[in-house]
Amino acid sequence: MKKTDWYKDAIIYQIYPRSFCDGNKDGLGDIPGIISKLDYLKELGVNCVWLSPVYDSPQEDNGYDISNYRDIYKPFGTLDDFKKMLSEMHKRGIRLIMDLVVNHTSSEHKWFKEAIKDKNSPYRDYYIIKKGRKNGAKAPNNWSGFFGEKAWERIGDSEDYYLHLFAKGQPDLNWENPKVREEVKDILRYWLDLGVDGFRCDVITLISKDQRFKSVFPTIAIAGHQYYVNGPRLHEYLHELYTDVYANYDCMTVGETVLSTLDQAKDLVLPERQELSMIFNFDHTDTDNHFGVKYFYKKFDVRKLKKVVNKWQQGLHGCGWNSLFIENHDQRRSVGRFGTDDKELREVSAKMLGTTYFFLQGTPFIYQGQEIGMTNGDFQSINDLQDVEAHNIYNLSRKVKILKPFVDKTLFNVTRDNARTPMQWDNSEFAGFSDVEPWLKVNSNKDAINVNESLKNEDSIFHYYQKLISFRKGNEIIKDGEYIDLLKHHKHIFAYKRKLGDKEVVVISNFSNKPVLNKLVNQFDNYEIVLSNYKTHSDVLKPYETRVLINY
Ligand code: TEU
Repeated sequence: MKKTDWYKDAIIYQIYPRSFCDGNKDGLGDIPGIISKLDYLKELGVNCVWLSPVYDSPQEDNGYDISNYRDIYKPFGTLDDFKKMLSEMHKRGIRLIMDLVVNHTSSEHKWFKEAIKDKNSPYRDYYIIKKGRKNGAKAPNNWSGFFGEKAWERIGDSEDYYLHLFAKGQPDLNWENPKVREEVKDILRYWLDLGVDGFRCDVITLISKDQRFKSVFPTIAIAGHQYYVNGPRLHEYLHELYTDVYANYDCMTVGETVLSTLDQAKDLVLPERQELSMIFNFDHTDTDNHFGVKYFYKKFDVRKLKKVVNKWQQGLHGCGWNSLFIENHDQRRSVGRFGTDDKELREVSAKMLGTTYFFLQGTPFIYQGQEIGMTNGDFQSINDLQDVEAHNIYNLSRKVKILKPFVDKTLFNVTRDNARTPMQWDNSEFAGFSDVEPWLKVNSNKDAINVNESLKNEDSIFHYYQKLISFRKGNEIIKDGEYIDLLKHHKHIFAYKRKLGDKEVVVISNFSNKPVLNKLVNQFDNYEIVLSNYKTHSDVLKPYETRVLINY
């Protein structure tokens, strides 16, 4: 087996299975539904899929709480359906990467059930279980988790607590225990032997916890993270997975590196360290909030975005591989975000955003629906929301009054359910996603925004994405060229150059809804415009105009 860098040429499409396509018409997306849409993905031009979790799960966090790593959640289909999907993907030249959720399991996993039932069970040490302070009256420390809750849950009326950095139904695994690491390796081999091509590693930077389990002062959002983000043994664990498993397969891994700095990320992707193939960093999705907390909304400023992009593009160039994304199942929709418009100027906005991120260095990811410019959900009440995070934060804000104004103002705009509304295939009652009422409300704009319309209209966002993909595929300048920010301080224009030898690709994007004049535009008069979201061009950049120019 020869290990290759195929992932550097991948264009990856993320599928969130419950919201993609409902094959058996029960209101929930499923694997047969995915199979029925593979020709659509082929037509778009992507060559890899990242599938959010399809494993057996009680679905407290929509599958990010796994109760059996070797089987499929029944409403999504069977293992045979999975095998068929994989082979149909491979037939079409589409690889598949699975979501690997091994920071935690579900509390319904048999390991956890054994662990809490019996203090002497060998599974007790699979989890992080500690004696509470004051004979169990207080949690072992004051850490809080990511979903607005305390990070410890008491086990019955015993003195012991288990750690859960996410929902209560997501107990953290104890990676200090070598048996846990062997279990993870077995799971990896199981799926790789079935033929999958790699893994998107959920919150992988949280797996190693500082064993002192110290409290922190003062407590701010996500208290304690300094003791478990990029913890002391993280690199050792990842290298162990690499040498014992990944080294034997031509597979790739992309790590979700929540809260990692550039220097920390470099150590994860430096090829000679043999840890991960690439990482997702979130600095750019934090450009419109304070302290990395999405509820503390901040007005977007493209200068901040340029600074962050410049830092990561230059920082990783020649060191390790990056990933590129503007949406995923945890983020609100990109159109209408990053200073753009999701109403009258939706189409030009979506094309401009797509262009701006697509030609950076790294592997581009497209989240389902992004390619047709799907917008945030039209939620009116907390009852319209399904996400455990949204409900937890909402409940917390009813108890901690200081949070109420922030949550009331931002919840519908930032909730993860915005990205999870059913995929809009056509203008039928449930948008062609299903024939029955889906698990989450269909966006009422499905008559105007849907795949059918996009396929018919040659100027659609979908057809524009096809062009982005085909221009990028095989383009060595975009793959390997250096990144040069051309207008660091301009408050509306994001312009950069990718350069390899004397060949250049230049991207100029106007992040404003107004025309903008700048002399930079004339500097490239002798370059050829190969892609743009407008048909005519002048010295003035039109609202949200983008241009891609080449000199070769
Ligand atoms: O997300 C990790 C993560 O940090 C997010 O919870 C993020 O903080 C939040 O979505 C911001 O609103 C991963 C998965 O992508 C997410 O869907 C899971 O809920 C989470 O891990 C737990 O597995």
